[in-house]
Parts: sequence; C-alpha cells; structure tokens
Amino acid sequence: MQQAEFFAIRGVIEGFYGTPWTHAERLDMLAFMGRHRFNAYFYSPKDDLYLRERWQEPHPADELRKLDELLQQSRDANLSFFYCVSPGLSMEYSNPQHFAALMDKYAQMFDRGVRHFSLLFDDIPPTLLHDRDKQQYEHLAAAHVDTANRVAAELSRWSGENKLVVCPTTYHGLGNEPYILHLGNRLNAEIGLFWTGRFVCSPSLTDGDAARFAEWTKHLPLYWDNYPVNDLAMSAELHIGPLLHRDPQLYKHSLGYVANAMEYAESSKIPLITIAEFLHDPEQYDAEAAWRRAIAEVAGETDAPAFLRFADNVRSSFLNDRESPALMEAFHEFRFHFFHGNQKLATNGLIQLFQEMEQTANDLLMNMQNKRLAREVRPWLVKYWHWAKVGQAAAALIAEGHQGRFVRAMYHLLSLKRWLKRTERLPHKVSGNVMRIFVEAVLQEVTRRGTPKSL
Ligand code: 14T
Repeated sequence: MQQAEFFAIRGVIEGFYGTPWTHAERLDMLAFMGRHRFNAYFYSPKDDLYLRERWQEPHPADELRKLDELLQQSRDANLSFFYCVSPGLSMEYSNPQHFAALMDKYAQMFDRGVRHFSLLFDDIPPTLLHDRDKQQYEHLAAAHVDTANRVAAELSRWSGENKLVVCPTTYHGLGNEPYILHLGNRLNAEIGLFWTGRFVCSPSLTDGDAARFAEWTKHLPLYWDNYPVNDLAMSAELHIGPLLHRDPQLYKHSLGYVANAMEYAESSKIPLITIAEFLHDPEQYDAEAAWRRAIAEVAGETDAPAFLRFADNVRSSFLNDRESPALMEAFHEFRFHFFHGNQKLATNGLIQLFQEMEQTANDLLMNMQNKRLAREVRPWLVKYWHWAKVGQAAAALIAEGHQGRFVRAMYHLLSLKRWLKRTERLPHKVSGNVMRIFVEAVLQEVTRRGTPKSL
C-alpha cells in the first residue's frame, strides 16, 4: 500500500527564461525527481521555440525522438509528464484553424502516450490582440475560458484519463482580481489552475491565502512557486538556499505544488531536495537540516563541509534576506573583542577567517567532485574568492594600523581599495551586503582615526 501524500501534485516545472536544460540534464533530472518522490514534471522551457513562438508547428522528428525518451524516463520514474503549450503570443482564440492547430499539437503528444496537458497563458499581452477576438469576446478572460473549456472537452473525448492544467495571464495576487475571478468561476471544475501566490515571486505562501483563492475562483490553487528559478532580473543570484515560509498547512487548500527550477539543473537539485522534503512531510519540515542533507547529496560527502561554508553566503533571494549568517556572527564577535577585549586576538581571528575563506574557495574551484555543479557555480565561487582577498587586505590593514606601522597599513589600504574595485565589478551576488558593509566600516574607521599625511 502506498502511503497517502499531503500534496496531490508534487512537481517541477522547467518554466524559466534562458537556456533550456540539455536532453541529458532533463533525463537525469527526471530520475532524480523520481528518487525524491516528486510525481509530476512540466515540460515548458520558455526558449523551446515549438512550445511558444512557433506553437502552431509540429515538433520535428529529432525533437520527437527526444520527447519519446523523456516519456519513457517519466514512466520509469513514476512521473506524470505534463506537456505544456503557450499559444498566447499569437493565437486568435476565435479562429477554428488556430484551435485545430493547438489540438494537433496536443494530439502529437497524446499519440505518444501523454495524458497530462497544460495550456499556459502567462507572460502575454493582457488584452485581446485580434479584431475577430474583440468582436467575439468581452475580454481576454472570456477568450481563455472558452479556449480552455473546449480544449478540456476535446481531450476528454480522446481519453477519460486526460488531465488539463491552465496557467492564467493574471497568475499572482489574491484571487479576486477581475480576470482571475471571471476565469476561475467559468472554467470547468476539473481543470487545474496555476497560481504563484501574492507575487510573481512570493516571499511566503499561506493556507489562508489559498483558502480565499479557492473561495473566490472556485478552484484550489495549483501553486507554481517561482523558486529556485533565477532568470531575468534575478540572474545575478544563485538560488541554492532551502525552501522557506511555505505554510505547513498549504496542502489542505491546494491542488499541489510545482517548483519552477533554475536553468542550472545540477544546482537546482539542492533547493529541490529541500522542497521534496517539505512536500513529503510539511509539518516536520526542517529547512536547515534538509539543506544540509541536500548539500551532502549533491556536492558529495567529501565536499559538503566546504560547500556549506560557501553556500552560507549564497542564500539571498526573495525568500530570505538574512545573508551570510556565519560571517555576520564572526564580524560581531570581532567587533566586540576588538573594542572591548584583546585586540591582537581579535585581529588574528579575522586574518584566519579570510585565509580559511580563500582556502575554501580554492578547494572548491580546483577539486570539486561534482563537475557539473562546479561548472554552474563557478562565477559565484570566483566572487567568493575575491571577497576573501578583500577581507585579507582589510584584516592586514587593521593589524598593521593597530601596531602603528603606517607605511605597511597604507600599502594594505591601497590593496584593499584595489581588490574592492575588482570584486564589485563582478555582478554575481555573494554575501549580499555583508562583506561590503564590513569593509565600509573598516574604511570609515581608518578615516575617523585620521590617517597619516602620507596616506
Ligand atoms: F506563469 C507563471 F506563473 C510565471 O511565473 N511565469 C514566468 C516564469 O516563467 C518565470 O520563470 C518567472 C520568474 O521570472 O516569472 C514569470 O515571468 C515573468 C514575470 C515577471 F514579473 C516575466 C516578466 C516579468 F516582469
């Protein structure tokens, strides 16, 4: 007997802008998802031409061969493969030929065994584009209801097993916005409805919001969580921190939960493991413990300690504004001892801290076992290494200044400024503002104490 799960749908969507996963990455991800008790994969890379821009054209033969392999892999991993089409950039909803082209597209996959389908209307203009549609429909929501209900009816004629999930154009908010109210109340009850919560990227998801969404729209939300995705404006961030602030009771008022992943397939596995733990047992979910297990699994036991030290500085996202907690703690301790305790000891501690930071960066840059992970995180590791250099210059400046060796101090001050400039030129986000604020405090202290004329 299989144990009842909390969330009916536990999925991952390849729904990001940017380079789609390679075929090999996708196959590997499906196996990974099966091992972690996910049960649905949504195939929807924004940059697969045949799913969006060229939605009316059938997939070419070589694409179909790959899709067949994905379907087989999904079956092997006990995953429902959701085939997603996004026709909204150009579809004339009232045009029977367009509707037929859409159904042909689904038929191509139905014939190969797919029984889970999705119709995505996200990120398209919010108004009707074509004259004929403007005559036939009151507004965009009316066109979407009509199209989705007809797609669902046609799919169920093909097979009673077929399922449809729709992504609305208004996919975030409270659920009482005009478009989603209209859509939800008229969409067949069996059609699933995606929702990202209050925002595109929601800092929290609550069961209260889910319940109200369901009351308003007559549909339980199927959460499309935009974590760990790091596309578009988020591309300087690497989202490898654990899932946070998703209400443990969310399953009671939702159809399920689908995580939008990063274009970095291997790195995505770290947050996805924490998500899998949350989905499997939301009430017992322990973000930090899950995160440590995730890093041990993806980076490997040998590299896990170093990777954890690094990853502690790559936590910032809309989920979390507490960046670099360990570093922050070390700075507080340094400040306390420097001003109220043994200055020499405090300074030595700081020097050691940044030496270890550089060592960690070098170890990971040169020797990581998981080569794919190493390749993906490299720019963030390089930035981390640079921060270590900045820190070393700052620590040396403090040490020499404290001993009254001003010529040496001056050398380190110049070096600090040079490293800082180089580091800040690298766009990748590491340690949020924590290192920058520390360095600014050091520089301010130098100014306050009055530097010798020669500086
Ligand atoms: F359909 C949605 F639920 C959704 O979230 N769509 C996209 C998604 O594919 C993308 O990966 C995600 C994160 O950037 O956000 C949505 O895309 C946007 C959102 C915006 F607010 C694209 C442009 C925006 F200005």
